[in-house]
Amino acid sequence: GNFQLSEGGEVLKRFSEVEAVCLQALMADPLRPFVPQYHGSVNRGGNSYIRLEDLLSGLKNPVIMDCKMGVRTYQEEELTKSHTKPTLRTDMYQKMVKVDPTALTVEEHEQRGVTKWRYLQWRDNTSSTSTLGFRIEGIMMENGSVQRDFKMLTPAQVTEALLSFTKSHLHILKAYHSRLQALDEALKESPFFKAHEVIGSSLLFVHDWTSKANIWMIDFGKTTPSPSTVQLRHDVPWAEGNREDGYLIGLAALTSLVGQAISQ
Ligand code: 4IP
Ligand code: MN
Repeated sequence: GNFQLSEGGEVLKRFSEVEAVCLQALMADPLRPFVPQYHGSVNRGGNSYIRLEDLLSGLKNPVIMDCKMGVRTYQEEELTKSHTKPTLRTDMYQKMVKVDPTALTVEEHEQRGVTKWRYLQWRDNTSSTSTLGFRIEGIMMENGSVQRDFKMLTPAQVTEALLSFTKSHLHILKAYHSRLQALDEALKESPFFKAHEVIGSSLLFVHDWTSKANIWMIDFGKTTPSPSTVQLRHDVPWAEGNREDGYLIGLAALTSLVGQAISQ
């Protein structure tokens, strides 16, 4: 869920200890230029918030795209929990029913509930997450119109979305392409990336029709230190227990599709 406020040129986001610890570490990492500036936490009306640089400040009628990275968007613990102490979520069952009632088993219909893992895995498998290593979660155009819940499975569908999101402006697509390449370089140098399993994190694409396009890494609420015994590669498929996130699989696919949009 998104609990965000705006205050004094900053964005206040509902506090998460996991995310705060990540942001703190990222401020001293080669990835810092790709992450919103983190200004610690603050209390407002009895709730704690993380203070972040407003990535939209200075942009006129910004156009925004959120790409959720990685080949899975749930933590391995979620899978374990679904076996050991399954909690049934009616809200998630209802979201599935709305999109595709046939995706649910007879038992799930009877229970009117599914585990969080079941829902998140269904989302991964019915989007490009499991195949391409990323999915477009949402696009907001300059008039404020928002498009979510894409049924986007193929590379061609993603390219089409990239072209409409940028209105095929070459300079914007090229700026995004270089930024993705620079991110790839920074990830290779990053001690943070080496030591973390990055789950459910997004790349936020932002541009307006006057200034340069930019891409930021956001949302670290499910990004956790990998066990000291595991050296993550980030570029191999996930198998239960290997903890791989497939972040670099997604980044390579996204970079290549932006490249293809440029040459269309
Ligand atoms: C949401 O499903 C997203 O997967 C959220 O992840 C997730 O939050 C929600 O779980 C889940 O309901 P939809 O986007 O399909 O609505 P994100 O915040 O990365 O978008 P978590 O807690 O996993 O980060 P709940 O348990 O918060 O409802
Ligand atoms: Mn979401």
